[in-house]
Amino acid sequence: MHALRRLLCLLAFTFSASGQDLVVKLGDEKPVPLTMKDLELLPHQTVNAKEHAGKEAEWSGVPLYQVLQKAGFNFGDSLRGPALAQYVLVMAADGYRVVLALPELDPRCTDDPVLLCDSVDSGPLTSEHGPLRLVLPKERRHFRWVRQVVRIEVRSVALP
Ligand SMILES: Nc1nc2c(c(=O)[nH]1)N[C@H]1C(S)=C(S)[C@@H](COP(=O)(O)O)O[C@H]1N2
Ligand SMILES: [Mo]
Repeated sequence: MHALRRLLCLLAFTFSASGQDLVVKLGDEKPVPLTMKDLELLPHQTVNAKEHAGKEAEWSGVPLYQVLQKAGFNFGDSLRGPALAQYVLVMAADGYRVVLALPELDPRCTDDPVLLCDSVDSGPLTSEHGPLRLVLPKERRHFRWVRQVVRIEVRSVALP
């Protein structure tokens, strides 16, 4: 019985260690899997912001535009014209979904950060909130602070 449990633990560990934590899909391109380690290596930004319950906390995460860039999205001069009819769909483990527009993420357009956070108050997020949570510190409502982010897609609005 002990041996079986140990084997199950080892299997669970192996799968979680090799598995992806986030999938980014740009249009019709092949989905790009990212691990917590991949995200850890990207540039981080830290902000102080109040949680929904009102408690101030120190959030640290990768600016969302950097996550999309890592997956191959180009925030350069090509982001104009028809490219502005694309949107970013952020999806959570519980099926919660929110949409952002690309200029909301683009540092050429705004100073307001949109962070994919992997730590709060210098530690990992709780499993209820993380491991990845979207944090928009300037937003007065918390409905876009998506908990348990598992997938991000850039899609185009179909022409009428
Ligand atoms: N995955 C997921 N994230 C979510 C929600 C949800 O239902 N599912 N609700 C949102 C709403 S409406 C609010 S107000 C905040 C609540 O944040 P809290 O869990 O820190 O209180 O989470 C946001 N993020
Ligand atoms: Mo909410």
